[in-house]
Amino acid sequence: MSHPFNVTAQSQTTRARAGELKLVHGTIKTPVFMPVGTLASVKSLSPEELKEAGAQIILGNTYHLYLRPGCEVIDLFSGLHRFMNWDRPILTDSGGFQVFSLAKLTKITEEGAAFQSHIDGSKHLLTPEKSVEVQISLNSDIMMCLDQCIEYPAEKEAVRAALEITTRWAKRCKSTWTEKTGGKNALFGIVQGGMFEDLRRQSAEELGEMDFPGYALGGLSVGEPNQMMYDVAEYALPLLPDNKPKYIMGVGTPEDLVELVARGADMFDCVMPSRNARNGQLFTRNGAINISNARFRTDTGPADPECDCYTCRNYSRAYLRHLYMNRELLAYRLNTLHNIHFYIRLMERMRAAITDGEFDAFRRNFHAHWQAR
Ligand code: PRF
Ligand code: ZN
Repeated sequence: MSHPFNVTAQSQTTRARAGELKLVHGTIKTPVFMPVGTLASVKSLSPEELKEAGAQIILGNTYHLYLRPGCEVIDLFSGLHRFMNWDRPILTDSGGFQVFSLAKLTKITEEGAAFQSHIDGSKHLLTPEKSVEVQISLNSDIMMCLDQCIEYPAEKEAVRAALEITTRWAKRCKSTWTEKTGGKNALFGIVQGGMFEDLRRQSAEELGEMDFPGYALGGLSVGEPNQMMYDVAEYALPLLPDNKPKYIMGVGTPEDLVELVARGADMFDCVMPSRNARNGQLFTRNGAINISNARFRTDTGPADPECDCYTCRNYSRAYLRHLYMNRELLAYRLNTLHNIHFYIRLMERMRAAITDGEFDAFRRNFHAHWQAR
């Protein structure tokens, strides 16, 4: 196995840490934010633009790519990298979560998740073996186990059943991964267990015994209050081995990233910077602004005066508002570029602060400015 994780700095006053994770397509520095490229594209951006923004790794979705264009197309390119012209690492989600949120008539059995495509209604069975096989076709650097994510609130027995099937599926994922790749690309286990401390502990222990190259906390940001998510991360992250990367799936706001890094998280993905950009929301050091607001009509300053992205170096809020109000395609690109850049810079600042032994001060300073408009 060729994916060692090294912790290079540890904050003395919080659980924040900086590290390096060696993957097939390169080494990534953590804490890291992974822009979401569901359909082999981070919506509206080219790989060159992503690199210029500092993206080290992006996320793709097994569910979507399996349905369209399908493995037979991606196999022509020996995986996602050459298909989409991205030569840095890629993480792929297993499809379980997307089946529940997008597909119709989903039915979970021991065998896997049966579902009907949201595109054409065709019927499929996503088994743990199938999920890993598709991810092998995609040749992702980090594959994720098929899991069952439960919404909040949920009955404890339903949460327990979901975490237990997640453990059994994880074993099958690991067997397929070992047999078919020899462990070349990484496979991460996903801890479930909802908002129950004993169930998170059970899940972490069961998966911990399987010795995955990395671990994720799934089942967060599914409707629970923010503080509850922080509390779960606070007790669940230390249950995972400290010599492995710890990834929180589908999270979050800039504030969430700071608070979860403080609790020991290393990796994140979220549609928020890209999706919200397309809805006119731009992130700044002082919180989010909506560019459609009339007060920006005559604002000649950049979206974020402290940002050095292409958008902020070249365009005013007045112009961005004009583009957005007219639904000009350039609005989506410029807004997305800025937000992705903002998220990546935020992670870079946290990494530097941890390395310099100043994460506490960074965190206080971040909160002092955020929403201080
Ligand atoms: N499982 C998987 N992907 C996910 C989640 C999960 O629980 C979440 C929950 N926030 C986002 N993406 N496989
Ligand atoms: Zn900017």
